[in-house]
Amino acid sequence: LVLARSADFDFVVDDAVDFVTFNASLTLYEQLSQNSLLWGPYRSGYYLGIKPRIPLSLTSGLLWFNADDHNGLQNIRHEYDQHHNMRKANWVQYDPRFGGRQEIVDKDCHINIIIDFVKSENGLNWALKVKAVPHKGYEHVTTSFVWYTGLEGEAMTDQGLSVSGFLKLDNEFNEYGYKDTLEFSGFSKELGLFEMKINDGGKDTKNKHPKPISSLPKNLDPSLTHHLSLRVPDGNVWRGKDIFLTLLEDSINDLMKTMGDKLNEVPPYAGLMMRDMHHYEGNLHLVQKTYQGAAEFDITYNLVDADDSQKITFENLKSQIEVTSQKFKKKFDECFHLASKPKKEQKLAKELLSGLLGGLSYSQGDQLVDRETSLDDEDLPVNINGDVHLPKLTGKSEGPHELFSLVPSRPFFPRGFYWDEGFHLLPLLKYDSDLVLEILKSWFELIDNKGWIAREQILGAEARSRVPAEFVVQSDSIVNPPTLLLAFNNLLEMAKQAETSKKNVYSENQKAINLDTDIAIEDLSSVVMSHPHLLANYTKEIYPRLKLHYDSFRASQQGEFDDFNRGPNKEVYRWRGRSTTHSLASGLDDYPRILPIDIAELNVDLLCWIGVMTRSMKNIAEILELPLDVARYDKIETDITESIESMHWSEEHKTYCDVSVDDDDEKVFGCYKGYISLFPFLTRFIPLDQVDKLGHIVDLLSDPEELASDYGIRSISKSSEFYRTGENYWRSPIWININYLVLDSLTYYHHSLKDEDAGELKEKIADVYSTLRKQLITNVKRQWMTTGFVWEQYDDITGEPKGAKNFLGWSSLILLAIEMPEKLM
Ligand code: 6A9
Repeated sequence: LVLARSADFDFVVDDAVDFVTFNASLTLYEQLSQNSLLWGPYRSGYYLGIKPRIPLSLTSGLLWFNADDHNGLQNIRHEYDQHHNMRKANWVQYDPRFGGRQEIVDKDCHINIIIDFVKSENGLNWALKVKAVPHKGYEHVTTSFVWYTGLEGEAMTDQGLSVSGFLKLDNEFNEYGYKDTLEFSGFSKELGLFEMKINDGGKDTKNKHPKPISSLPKNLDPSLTHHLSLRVPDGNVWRGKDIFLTLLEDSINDLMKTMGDKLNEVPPYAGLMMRDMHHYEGNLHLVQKTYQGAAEFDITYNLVDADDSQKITFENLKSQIEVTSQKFKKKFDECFHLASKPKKEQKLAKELLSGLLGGLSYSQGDQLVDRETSLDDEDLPVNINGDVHLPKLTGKSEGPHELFSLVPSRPFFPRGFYWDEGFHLLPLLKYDSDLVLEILKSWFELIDNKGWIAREQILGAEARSRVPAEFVVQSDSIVNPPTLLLAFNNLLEMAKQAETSKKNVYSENQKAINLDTDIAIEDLSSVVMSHPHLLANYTKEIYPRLKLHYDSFRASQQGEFDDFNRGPNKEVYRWRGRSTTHSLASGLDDYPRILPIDIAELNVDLLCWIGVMTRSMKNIAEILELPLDVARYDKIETDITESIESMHWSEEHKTYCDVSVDDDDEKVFGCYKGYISLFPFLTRFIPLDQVDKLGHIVDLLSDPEELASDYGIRSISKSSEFYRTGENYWRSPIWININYLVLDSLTYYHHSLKDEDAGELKEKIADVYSTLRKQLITNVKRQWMTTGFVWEQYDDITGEPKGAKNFLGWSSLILLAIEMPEKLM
C-alpha cells in the first residue's frame, strides 16, 4: 500500500482546514473514515445532542416543552430520561457515517417529533430537520423549541479574549426578536471557518406562531425567534438546559417587574420566552422558537470553503434526507439478508440496528478511580449479621480520557460498559467492521500501564451527572468479562476469511476498493476487510498492550489453588470485589454465589471467560506468527479445559458450579442452577466427546421447571431457592445477551457433533433452538409493539419488560436472532 499523505488527499478534504493537517500522518482511508465519523449525535444521553469527536469543540443540543401553561416547563425535554412519558423515542434509520431519522412520540407535550440528521459525503458538513406534528385533539398545542450551540476550547487570554476561535450571530441585532433565518459564523483550530443557519422551515412549510399581543411590551412577541448569547467556561455548554432555565427565570423576573398586576394578561407562551436583556455575544448561543400546532425548522452547518457539492442547504436538505434514507436501506439489505422474514421482523431489525448505532457516543473527561482501598476478601468489613459489604470507595481524578463507544441504554446508562461492548459489536461486525475496529481501538487506548480497564466509563462532569454518587468511583481491583477481545478476535477471523476467499464476507458483490483512488463513504465499512494488512499493522502495534491486559487480568483474579491439590494445573480463578449479595465484576450482579465468602472460592464463569480470552490471544499470536506465545496460550487453554471438568463439574448436580471449601477445608459445590451453570457450554468449552454432559445442559435448557420459560431462558432455575428473590435482577428475568449465546452455542454443537455419536441429542438441540429463537423474537417484538421500546430484560412468567428502556445495547442481538435460520439442519 502506498500511504497517501496529506498532500494527496487535499482534493477530498480540501475544506477541512486544520482538521486534516492535524492528522497528517493518516492514510487517505483513515482520514476519510475519521471524517465520516467526525460528527454525530454523540451526546447520546439526550434526545438530540450533536458534537464532533474533538475534546473541546462545538457542542449543540435541543430542548422543547409545552408552553400552554406554566407547568409545561416541568416536562422540559433535554436528557433522554427513562421516566419521561414517551410512546417512542428512537432512531428508526441511522448510520453514523451518513445520518438518519429519529422518531419521538411525546405524550406529555402531545406531539410527534421527527428529527432528520444528514451529513455531506465527506462527513464534514451536516444538517438537521426538526418536524413536530400535534396529536389528535391537540391541533393547537403550543410548543417551544430551544436550540443551543456553544464553542469550547477557544483558548482564552487572561483578559478573557479568545485567541483562536469564535462563534457569533451575523444578523443585525434586534432586541425584539428575529423574523429571518439566524446566521452564525464561527472558527476553531480543529474545524476551521464554519457557518450555521437556523430557518423557520422551508418555502412550503406552514408554521403558525402565536400572535403578538398589542397590549404587551414589544419584546414579548412569540411570533419571532428569540436569541440570547452569553459566555460560559469550557466544559459547561452541556448544561444547556440549566442555563436556559436560569435565563428564563431572569426573563420572568423582568416581566413581573414591568407588568406588575397586569401580569395575568400575559399568556403562558409569552411568559415562557427567553428575552435578550444582555445584548452580549459570548461563546454560547440559545435560539428559541414557539409554535402553535405543527412546527418545522432546519439547521445547517457547513465549512465556509466547502465545495458546493458538499454543502447542505435549506434547498437541498429534503433531497439529502431522501438520499440518506435510501442509502441506509440499501446498506442494511446488503448486510443483513432478511427478505424472507416477516415484514414486522424486518422493521424491528432496522430499528434495532439504528437504535444501537444511535447510542454511538463520544465522551471525554476525567474518571474517578480508587486504587487504594483493598477489596481483598480478607480485608472486607463484615456487619453484625455477618454480611460482607464493599467499603466506600474514594475516587481520585484520572485522565482526561476519551472514549468512542456504544451505550447499553440512552435513557438510563448513556455511557460505555466494558463487557456490554463486546456484545454490541457482534451485530456491527456484519454492518460496519471499520467502525468495530474504531470502537475497539478507543477502548484499548484505555488500558492503563498496569493492564487494567475500568468496567464502567464515566468520563467528565457531563457523564457523572447521570450517575448516582455511590456508583461513580471505579476500583482497580474490579474487572469485567473480557468480551472485547472476543470481538477483536471475531474481527480478525472475518478478515482472515475475507482474505482466503478473496471476497468480502458480508457483501458478495461489493466492488474491490482501491485505497489510492476514490472511496465512497458507503464503502468504508469494508476497507478493513478488503485490506487486511491495515488490520495486521494495528494488531501488531496493539499486541503488547493486549498481552499486558491479559496477564494482569489473570494475575489479578487468580484463585487459591493450594486448597485443592491442583498439581501443575493452576488455572482457577475468583472474581474480586464481591459482597454477600453482589459480584458486579462478573456482570451478573446479584446472581447467588457461595456463602460464607471465602478466599478459596472459585468461579466457573470467570474461568470460562479467561478461557475465551486465552483463545483470542492464541489466535492473535498465530496471526502475528509468534510461535512461543501461541504455545503458551495453547497450554493455558488446555489447562482451562481440564480445570473446568475436574474442578467445576458436579456429578451430583449434573451441572457446572462454583466451588469453595467448608469448615473442614473440604471442597463444596455451590450449584445455583441458571446462567452460571451454562458457561462452559456458552463458551464452547465442553469437549465434543462429553455427550452426556452436553445432554444434561440441554435438559436444563429445555425443562420448564428449570431454565425454560415461554419467553426465553431464565437467569435462575424455577427450582432454585433464590428464584425471584431479593432484587430479582439476575434471579429469573430473561436477558438477551445470554440467550443469544445459547442460540449460538446450540448452533455450534449441532454442527459439530456427529450423528453417529449424538443423533438423539442433536435432534433435541435442534428443537430447543427453534423453540427458543421463536420465543425470543416473538416476545421482544410483542413488547416493542405494545410499549414502543426494546428493554433490558423480560419477565419469565409474563414476558413483560423490565429494567431500562430503549436498551439497545445487547438486546439488539435480537437482530442476529432474526437473521438466524428457523431450523438447524
Ligand atoms: C446504575 C442507575 C439514573 C447492569 O448494562 C450495563 C450493566 C451491565 O454491564 C451489567 O451486567 N447493567 C448489569 O448487571 C446496568 C448497570 C447500571 C449501573 C448504574 C445507575 C442510573 O440512575
